[in-house]
Amino acid sequence: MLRYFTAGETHGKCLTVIVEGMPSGVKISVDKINEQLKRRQKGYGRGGRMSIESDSAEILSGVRGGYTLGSPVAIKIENKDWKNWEEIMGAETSNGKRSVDCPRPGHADLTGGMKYNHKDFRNVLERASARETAARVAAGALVRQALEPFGIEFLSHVKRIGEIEDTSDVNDADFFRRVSESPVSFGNVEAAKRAMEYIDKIKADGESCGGVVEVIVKGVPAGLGSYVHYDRKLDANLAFAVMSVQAIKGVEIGMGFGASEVSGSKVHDEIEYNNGFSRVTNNAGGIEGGMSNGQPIVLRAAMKPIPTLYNPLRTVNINDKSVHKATVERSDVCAVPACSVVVENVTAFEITKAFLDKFSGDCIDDVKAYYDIYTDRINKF
Ligand code: EPS
Repeated sequence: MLRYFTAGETHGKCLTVIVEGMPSGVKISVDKINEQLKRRQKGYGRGGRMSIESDSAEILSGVRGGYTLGSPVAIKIENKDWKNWEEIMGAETSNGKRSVDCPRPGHADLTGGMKYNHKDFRNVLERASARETAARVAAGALVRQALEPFGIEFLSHVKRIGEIEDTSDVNDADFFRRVSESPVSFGNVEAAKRAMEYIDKIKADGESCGGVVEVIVKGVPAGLGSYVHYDRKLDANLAFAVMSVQAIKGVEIGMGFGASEVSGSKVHDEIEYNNGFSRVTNNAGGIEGGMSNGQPIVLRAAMKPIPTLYNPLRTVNINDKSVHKATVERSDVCAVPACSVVVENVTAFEITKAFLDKFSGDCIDDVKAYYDIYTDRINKF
């Protein structure tokens, strides 16, 4: 079973991710991982950290001569900021400076401190930080390369930033080219301009903002996941994985919450047959009964505003319990464009996992052999 494990603090030496369960023989390009890491760093509204970092992956194990060996793949992403934090964060040499005493409402600070008995909330925020998402992006960007020969494609864009929504059509020929060129990852140039003005205003007010991101996965064969077991349902596993991304507060698939507002005939997608089964519409977002149905998988996630406010909220100082303003740590005003890349790669990891669960094999040739047998059968169904 494909799985991963991350380690690393935001101002520590590096982030590390170990991915286990990749079959052997998968062609791996480090450039493709770096491409995703670069995408994650971009976006209008990011803070000062991204001008320090230039994230790139170093593969430490599990790949030889550009192909996976079947053994765990360890990837390191260096934190360039480490040189500014070495004395504060050193494993044996920390001077304990830059303590955080006033927990930020909405962050892991207070509850994490209570749970692990840290009175210096830096010990919590260092790991709770969304910097960890760089490691997750590296994991997704690695494993999705296993799906390239099967024609599975992952796309993402930002649908909303605060009050500004992009309502343009994702099926428009140029939509994703425009997304790739947009500082806010919108497909609509005019809405993108309004979103940037909105971010400017939010910044001037000492505020932060969230938004909605959408991921579309094309080319997934029908039958990944399960209707039989709750813990193998594809939608359930996608929701779990995406919900675990820092700052995500909601996940919906297809029509999502909207499906509760209209009658059944306006929700369920009629079935048609033209040399194979398909659906007239895709309100289910490509998943029925916990299984991919062959239509594109469409998933949206809602990101809350980042908890660090330059105009901070009221909190309580941990030392004397006095009323205080929350600690201000360097942060982003808006990280929704980065979030779309994170959710895309987290989704890619889950889809690859479900794919390798179904077409299980120790080497990619075995996976391909079973995939061919299966798709041949369902194409004639
Ligand atoms: C992030 C790195 C962090 C933050 C942000 C995401 O760097 P630093 O704390 O040094 O500024 O910019 O994390 C948060 C806003 C948060 O609350 O965790 C990154 O690499 O994406």
